[in-house]
Amino acid sequence: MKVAALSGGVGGAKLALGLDRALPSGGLTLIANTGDDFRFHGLPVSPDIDTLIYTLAGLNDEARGWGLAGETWGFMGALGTLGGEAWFNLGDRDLAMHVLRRQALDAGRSLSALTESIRTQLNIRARILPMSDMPTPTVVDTVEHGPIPFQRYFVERQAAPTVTGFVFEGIAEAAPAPGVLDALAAADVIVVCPSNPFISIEPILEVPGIRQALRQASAPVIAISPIVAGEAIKGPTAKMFRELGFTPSPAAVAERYRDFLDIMIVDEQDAAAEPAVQALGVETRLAQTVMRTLDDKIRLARTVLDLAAV
Ligand code: FO1
Repeated sequence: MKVAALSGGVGGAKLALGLDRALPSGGLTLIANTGDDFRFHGLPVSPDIDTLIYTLAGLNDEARGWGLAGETWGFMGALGTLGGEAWFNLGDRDLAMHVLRRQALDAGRSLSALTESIRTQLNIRARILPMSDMPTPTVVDTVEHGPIPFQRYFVERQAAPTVTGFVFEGIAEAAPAPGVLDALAAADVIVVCPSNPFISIEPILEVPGIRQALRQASAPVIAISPIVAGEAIKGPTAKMFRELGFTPSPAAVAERYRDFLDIMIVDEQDAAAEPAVQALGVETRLAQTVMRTLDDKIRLARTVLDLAAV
């Protein structure tokens, strides 16, 4: 009963929590996007890993979608007062994570080793693996500013610039983190969480060996469409599809995964979108995919697991 799930931050973490609660301990391995990672004031930030950690530990701020609940912002205020760059917000408590990560990397430990010790420390049942221990920063090509680092696009410029493409720097030389390919090979089902295909899932797929592992997997690969009624629940996914010349739809997502995808779960509002997905050779199932409560998350997770007959 092994599940491997590819995930970005907020949307992915919601389903990850449902899967974690629906499965027995030791059943879930999460493979996290690290294309969003960057350094801020010398501190290594891994937003999607941290969103997964905080969510699974029950420490996350649900409304904001990232960071810790009950956070305070004294450090950021002081930084701004001193004239330091304050366009990205590191909360006072969240700083602890970043200081530990700085120390670990300086001591020659890997991102995956540190992530493993933190999830153990926080009693998180699921394994959380970075897609790679090597940095592969996402660069966003934009009409207005040319190529800009991902967090400059996403946070500083609020995802407003018009996107023309993405570059995952260093990806051709990157290797999957220890355990990633084994988890995919051992999985009874592989889940592609409802995360942004362009900036959350495709960076994972581009790490040499990972897309191939999904194509060759004997286990079913099941994706949940992050597009519902033509829009994303949160974030710029639909905007990116439009700017890149596609109409945002479940089929537009399935098209990007069609070389390995077996089943796409489409929101029940989008029954009319099923034939276009099926025309790509991908089976569909309708479900309520909008996850507001913990029950919604567990219910969607159970739908995924039932499909795989796990
Ligand atoms: N997102 C924001 O929109 N503004 C922020 O200031 C911000 C800070 C931040 C700090 C730590 C962290 O783990 C995540 C943070 N995020 C912030 C979220 C993050 O940048 C994005 O949600 C992801 O990279 C996209 O998946």
